[in-house]
Amino acid sequence: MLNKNIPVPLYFQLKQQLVEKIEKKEWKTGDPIPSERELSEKYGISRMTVRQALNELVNEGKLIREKGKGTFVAKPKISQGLYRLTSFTEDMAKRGMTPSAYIVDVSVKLPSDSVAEELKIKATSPILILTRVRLADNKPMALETTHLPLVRLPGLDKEQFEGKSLYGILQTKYGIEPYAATQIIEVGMPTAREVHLLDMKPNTPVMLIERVTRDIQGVPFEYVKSVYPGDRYKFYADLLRDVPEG
Ligand code: 16G
Repeated sequence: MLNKNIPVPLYFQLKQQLVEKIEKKEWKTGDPIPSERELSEKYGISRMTVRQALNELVNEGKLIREKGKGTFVAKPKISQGLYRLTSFTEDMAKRGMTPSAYIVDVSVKLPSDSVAEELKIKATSPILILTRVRLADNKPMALETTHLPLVRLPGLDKEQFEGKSLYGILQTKYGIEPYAATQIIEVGMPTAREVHLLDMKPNTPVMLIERVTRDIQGVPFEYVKSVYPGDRYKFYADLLRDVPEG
């Protein structure tokens, strides 16, 4: 129940109680939640206050609203650490999910100046550009556009990447061991094509990730641009404070 005698706004108290129901799995993923009217009667508060709590939970991705159907408990976001160099296949397998991929586009081109610079190759050295939708348990999780120097992929067969782990193929077929990477994460809005390919609700922000991956010799072999729907992912990092010198 809510406490009207403490200086914590009622909508916020309601929000905390609803989050607790989700965390304790009293309300499970996909369950419909009670209507605004039912919640306002149960907690003795106005429908406006209920709506404020629900709106925030929708914005935080804990609930989803389906037009004409109601409000449901959302799938928990995938929580991805930012300190290990892993592949999508490894990440999903570790979570007990089935990873897969389908190719949206694959082509051989000359790199733009910025891609040539990232990969430390000449602008006359061709690259393979591979665009894939990555799925976990058949749900699209990311759109990845990978740029790979062609010179590192002798005897390339473009179809070999269909549904497979790129890092797996690079390791077994080409002897390229992913060793280190530099990653930049930004927030953005998806294009109409990304909304479609990722089966997203319009106006949902995305995380745009750029990664340059290097082999053990420190040579870059991959430049990737990825789009991750903001309602499916969150990132975390463990931080250590510098110890003062002296
Ligand atoms: C991850 C990497 C991507 C890499 C892919 C290989 C990020 C942002 N991206 O998704 O750079 O190409 O894994 O995965 O983490 P795969 O071996 O399953 O194809």
